Amino acid sequence: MKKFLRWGIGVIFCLLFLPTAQAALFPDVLPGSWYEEAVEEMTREGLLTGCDDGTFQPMREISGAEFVAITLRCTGQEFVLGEGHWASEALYYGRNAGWFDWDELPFDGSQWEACDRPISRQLAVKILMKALLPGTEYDFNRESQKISDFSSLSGRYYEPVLSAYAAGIARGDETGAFCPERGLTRAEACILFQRALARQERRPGTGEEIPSQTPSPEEPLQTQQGGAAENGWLQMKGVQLCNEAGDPIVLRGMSSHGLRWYGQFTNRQSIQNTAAFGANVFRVAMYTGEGGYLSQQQVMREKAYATVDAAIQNDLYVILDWHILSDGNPMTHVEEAEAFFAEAAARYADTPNVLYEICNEPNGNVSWAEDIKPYAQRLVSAIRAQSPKGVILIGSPTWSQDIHLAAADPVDGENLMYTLHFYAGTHGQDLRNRIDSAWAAGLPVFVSEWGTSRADGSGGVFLEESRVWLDHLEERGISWCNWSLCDKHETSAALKPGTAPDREWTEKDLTASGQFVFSQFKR
Ligand code: IDC
Repeated sequence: MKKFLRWGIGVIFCLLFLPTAQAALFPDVLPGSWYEEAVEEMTREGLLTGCDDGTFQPMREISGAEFVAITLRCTGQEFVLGEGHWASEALYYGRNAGWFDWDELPFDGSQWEACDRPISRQLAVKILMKALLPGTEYDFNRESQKISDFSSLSGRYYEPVLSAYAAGIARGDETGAFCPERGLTRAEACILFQRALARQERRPGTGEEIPSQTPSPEEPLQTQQGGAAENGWLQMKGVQLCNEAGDPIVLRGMSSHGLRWYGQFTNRQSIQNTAAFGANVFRVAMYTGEGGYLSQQQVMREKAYATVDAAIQNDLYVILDWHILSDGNPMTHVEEAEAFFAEAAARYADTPNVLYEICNEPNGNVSWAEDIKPYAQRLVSAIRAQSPKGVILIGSPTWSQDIHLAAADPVDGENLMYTLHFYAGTHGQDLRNRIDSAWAAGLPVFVSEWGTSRADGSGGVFLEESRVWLDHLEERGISWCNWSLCDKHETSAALKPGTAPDREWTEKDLTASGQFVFSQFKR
């Protein structure tokens, strides 16, 4: 009885669907307000009415039941007052039609509370798009970039929300935020409905045609493969790495292990073997600490150049990686880094193959604003003085995972990309979401190191997780290098222990990780 009373009050309080006699208007709809016209028009069309007391309550958050009931009306169907709950018929209809899932707006025939609570923006947009504009196409990269808080959007709402942005229906607030979990007022809801209805009228076959959108993400991004002879200098177009002609390109290949330990697999034959499986990039991991460059500069410099030259001879793009690891703050050796990269950039100034990775993985007590960004700014100047065009890859705190810090405060310059490193046995969706929000903020991402193992280089192999990761990168046209081309007894190693570096390799020489990774070079 109590429940019935509550529903009864709900019905009386807000009879949205019995058109009022006069179209105009409500005492609480401010003349000249941003929503006045929308409310007036929808009222005139009988899609909504005011509340029983003659008000409209524009600033009250709209409930799930109200939203679904209006949606039903907008599809041209008759609204029938339900039993049990005033909107029960509409809710049953909406769920059967797949506008929302069971868990999103739960009711089991007696519990209606959830439907009377304010609906979230993401769910409202989903219902709207499913009911009124199904199949609206969108371009993932372009639309997600419009949403500054894209990382807080749950994956199940990507499609409806991005297609709503593509159709100009959802637009976000003045800061570019969508606020997916927040409610929306009845006035805001009216605007959404109105935009959707207007858009519906302009669909092909219904008069004014809308030019077709860019391809939907189901259509794979067309990207170039191949090496430097074919593709020339690399350049950025927005967040996408492109070749000299301006076509999107994806680089996929291997990272060496530390030159000092496994340098034998950076000879010409090993790189040729890797290229033969389809790789078009090779990363030269020159550790700086751990007995690397800082302890033996001349030896390591020559080894690094020899490896870069071997990659160029094989027509690969090649990343010269200042592999900081135990030396977690790149500022500590900024002068050595400047001198090294100034010389290297002069040496390869006319060679389109070479990319410069200036700090592998900053870690420990290191700050983006105080250490890495100023370091990167200095290195960018040093490299640009010699090489005006070579792509420069920049790391971030927490072993190159904090790209959100870079996205909020990027380095000045052209042809700069930011590295994100992951290990499939350790890192998952949270880090993938970071890629998407960094992209949304316009930050170009390059996965210059990833492994099929845990972050310590062992454990697994985590091939299923790796597949999910690579699909994510592929859909976004993101380039990658896998750790690592060596025969060390650790699962991230691509070669079986004892593999000879100076002969051709077959699949039998590859570990489980190597077989998987080498099969992914050409996708
Ligand atoms: C690991 C090597 C391992 C070596 C260790 C320390 O796989 O054989 O003993 O470094 O030098 C990174 C680093 C990379 C790590 C790798 C795996 O860039 O140098 O290599 N990893 O732990 N970041 C995350 C993981």
